[in-house]
Amino acid sequence: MAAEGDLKLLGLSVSPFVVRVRMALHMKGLSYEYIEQDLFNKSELLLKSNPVEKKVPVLIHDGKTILDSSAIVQYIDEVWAAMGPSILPVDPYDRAASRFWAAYADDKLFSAYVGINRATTKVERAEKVSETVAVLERLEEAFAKQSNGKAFFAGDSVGYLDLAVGCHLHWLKAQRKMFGVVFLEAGRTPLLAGWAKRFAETDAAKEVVPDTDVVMEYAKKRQAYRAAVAVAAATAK
Ligand SMILES: N[C@@H](CCC(=O)N[C@@H](CS)C(=O)NCC(=O)O)C(=O)O
Repeated sequence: MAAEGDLKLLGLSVSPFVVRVRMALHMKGLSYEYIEQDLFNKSELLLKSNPVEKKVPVLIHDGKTILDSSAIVQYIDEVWAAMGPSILPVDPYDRAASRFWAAYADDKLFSAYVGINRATTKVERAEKVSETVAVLERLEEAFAKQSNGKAFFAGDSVGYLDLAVGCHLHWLKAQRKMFGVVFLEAGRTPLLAGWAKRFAETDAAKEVVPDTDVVMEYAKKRQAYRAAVAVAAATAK
């Protein structure tokens, strides 16, 4: 059996959380079977593997199910510690700080920018844009502290926090095209703007990050789905 054993990933190519896990797998040089999911029509395998949240990503390692992208990345880093670079920092203080900021990005960044897509009025959209900008400004401060003047959050190469924030960049790029909002501009968040360019040039990002057009297409499909659900709910009243 290969070093990785039997490894399967249930995913959605545009999902930031799936991108995060796929980049980690790539960094470790692991081969795996990737099984794309249709979240509009969830598969038996997904429902059975993640009955609590019914979400992707799901990693299945030798029949064991591992859920939640952060937990999965940490699992990958621990199980295949001897393969590829260490994803989490080795120093306990740096590890704790990376986990803190990654949790912050999960909690605040995703909900802020997804809100831009979900907004039904201009005012609501503008609020979500400001919220996204505020989170990015905080992450700019985090970058200044964590990177110590180096290229990435983790130093000279990509680590846990880079994956945690970098996995969202394709969505910010798509929103620029969809709504004309420019995030990560040199004027406001110069450090993150430079980092985002370097991140996009890494092998892991090039291998895994989907094209902006694919992201936009999915965003439009989601919007149409939400609109149809709203109409159905209103007619049922
Ligand atoms: N905290 C989870 C979040 C995963 C998540 O939100 N996945 C979304 C795709 S981006 C999903 O599967 N949504 C399905 C649904 O909400 O029905 C993680 O980090 O893995």
